[in-house]
Parts: sequence; C-alpha cells; structure tokens
Amino acid sequence: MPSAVAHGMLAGLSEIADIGRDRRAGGYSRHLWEPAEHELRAWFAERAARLGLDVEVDRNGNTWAWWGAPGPDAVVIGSHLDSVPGGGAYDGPLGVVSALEAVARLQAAGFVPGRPCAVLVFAEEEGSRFGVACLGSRLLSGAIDADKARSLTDRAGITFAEAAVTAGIDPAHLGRDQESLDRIGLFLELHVEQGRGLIDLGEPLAVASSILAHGRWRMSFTGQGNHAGATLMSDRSDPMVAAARAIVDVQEAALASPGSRATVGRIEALPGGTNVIPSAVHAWLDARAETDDQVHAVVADISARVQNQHAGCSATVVEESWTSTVTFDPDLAARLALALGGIPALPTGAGHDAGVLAATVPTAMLFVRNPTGISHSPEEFATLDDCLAGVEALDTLLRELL
Ligand code: HGY
Ligand code: MN
Ligand code: MN
Repeated sequence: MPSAVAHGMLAGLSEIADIGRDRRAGGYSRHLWEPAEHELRAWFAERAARLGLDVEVDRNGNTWAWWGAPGPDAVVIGSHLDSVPGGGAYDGPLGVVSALEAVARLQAAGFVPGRPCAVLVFAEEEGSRFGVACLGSRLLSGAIDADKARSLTDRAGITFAEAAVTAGIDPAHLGRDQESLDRIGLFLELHVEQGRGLIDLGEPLAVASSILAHGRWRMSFTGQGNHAGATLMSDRSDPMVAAARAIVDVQEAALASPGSRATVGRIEALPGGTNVIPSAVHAWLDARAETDDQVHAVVADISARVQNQHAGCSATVVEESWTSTVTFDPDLAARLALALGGIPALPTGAGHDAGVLAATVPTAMLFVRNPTGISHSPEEFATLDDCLAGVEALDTLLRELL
C-alpha cells in the first residue's frame, strides 16, 4: 500500500516531506511563521508560480494563488500547511497539494476556466502556536475580534501582533477582509479523513455533512511553590496534584455524556523543575460534542468537579476559543456527491477552516480515506490510490464548477 508521500506521484507531498520533521515528537511540527512554515510557504509560492498562478498574501496572513484574474464569484480550493506538534504528513498539506495537482492537470488538458479560481492556504489552522485554531479563516471572516487575535501569545510570550510584523503583516490591518470574502463564490477543502468513517464504509471519498461543536479552555491550578525535599507532604499546596485529579475528572465528565469527547493534551507546570513543587499548573482542555449545549454541559460539569481538588489550591477554567456545530450546505454537498458518482456524506469530529467559512460563503469539503483511522499523529496515512482519487474528484468538480 504505497503512500503518496513515498511514491512521489503527488510530487508536492514528497517535495515537502523533509520540511519541519520533529525528531523528538516524531512526525512534523510546522508552526505559523517559524522557519519550517516559512519554508513551506516559499515552496507553495514557487509551486504556484510554476503553474503561472499569481500569489498574494492577504492582510491576515492567508496565501492565495490565483489562476486568472482574482474574483468575484471565484471557486477557491485549498487547506493549510501548518501542523499540530508531532503531526502527520497529510492533515492540511494533502488539500493544498491536491489543489495544485488538480489545477496542473486541468492546465495540461488545455481546460480554460470560465470563472476565477484560486488555491488558498490558510494560516494557523491548528492553533499550535497561538492557541486558537483556524485563526486565519476566523480573522478573514471576522469570527474572531482583531484585538483578541493581536493579543494572543505563543509559548515564548510573543504576541500574534509582534509575530505578524516579523512576517511582513501589518497588525493594524488584521480582521474581517470583505474584499477577499467578496471574491469567494464557493470554497472547497479536500482533507484527509481523521477518523474511521470511510474505513467502515469501504469507500475512498466522502463529502462532509457536519462538524462537532468544539472549544478550548485553559484550566489553571495555583498553589504554593516550594522545595521538593524540605516540604513535608502534609505541608504542601501542590497544584500538580490538583491538575492530576482534574484530568481524571475530564475523562469522567465526557464518559458521563455519551458521544462527547474531552481531552487534556497539553500541560505546563510553573516554574517546571524536577525538585520544585510548582506554584501553578495550566492544563488545556479540548471538548467536543454534537450540540453546543452538550459541550457546554460537559465543560460546566468539569468546572464544578475541578474546584477544591486539593488543599490550599485554587482552580479556574477559562474559555480560549469556541466553534458551534457546523452543518454544511446539504444541497451543495448533495450536488457535489452526485457529480462524483454518489459518494457518501460523513460527519467529522475535526475542525476545519471550511467549517469557519461555512457561516459566510458557500462551502463544502471532501474527505480522503485514512486507512489507519489515526490523525494528529505520525501514523496518519492515505494510500496513493486514494490520494489520486481525491485529485480526480477535484478535477471533476472544477470542470463542473468553473
Ligand atoms: O483540532 C482540530 O479539530 C483540527 O484538526 N484543527
Ligand atoms: Mn488537524
Ligand atoms: Mn487540518
């Protein structure tokens, strides 16, 4: 079962296969405006230029490559190039590479679009550097307040506004970009599937029907920083113990609400020394469920459970980002599914820029089977045949839409 990365038929995936490898975590760590991500942007610009596309970066850091004159009523296809820490090769890049490949095929066949077309690469889809997922599409569509975005910080305390300057983006101009939005007639994102839906159906492709409601919260536990050797067990106010109990509560709250998912994937102890009882511990909660109300009920349950976890410690739970349940336009999804021979429709538990844009412009998604069913991990996978089926599907849809 050759992968598209190893095979090189989808040449783009093999060209970027060495960019941003994470030797410690495994997989890839490609974070916004860090060297690997800059390298990926340069690769994209060079690739797009080779196809004769005009590349421009919008005022929120998203990169557009135009085939012909920019909008209005353009068909825009794309995804993202950034990754989670230690992520796989396909989440994001598959959609970008497939979009470029579909344009290249249409050009080679002498196809002349009757409508503007662009390949779009969104910035900071994973929120791995500044904490809020889909930041580029949220800014573009006005789904996040520009002041809130400007003040987000990375792990080193650098603000999004400061980092934007280093990337040549003027932070004063961040925010809803009506001119760019007006150019989009339809946005289509191809993405590797991140669960087992297509494995279970025995199908290579699906259209997306919906995305779970989801959000991120920071749970902070404070206690008394102190000496690991000189402090008796009975004298401690150790926030690490409070955090550990809270993490078990997170699991129990989600199990008590069938269908919901809650995860603590990141913790930080301050100051973080082996021989130091921490003064504070932050633990980030990701919670998801079918409805907004269900997520909020799970988080309310967690918030109640984590209070008074450990003597002398206090806890707070603060929302950092929120995305309501997304239902993709069913008529558009049905039309695309029919054009592709009646492929199935699937819901997903993963967030996407397409989900953010769906509130503003006609939007659809295509999923490509992932035979491991694993994602946000180096084990994420797609076979060469399924990737090629995805490119052919884009080719078919672009011929119909353009
Ligand atoms: O976190 C997510 O669901 C996505 O992959 N950004
Ligand atoms: Mn992802
Ligand atoms: Mn993704």
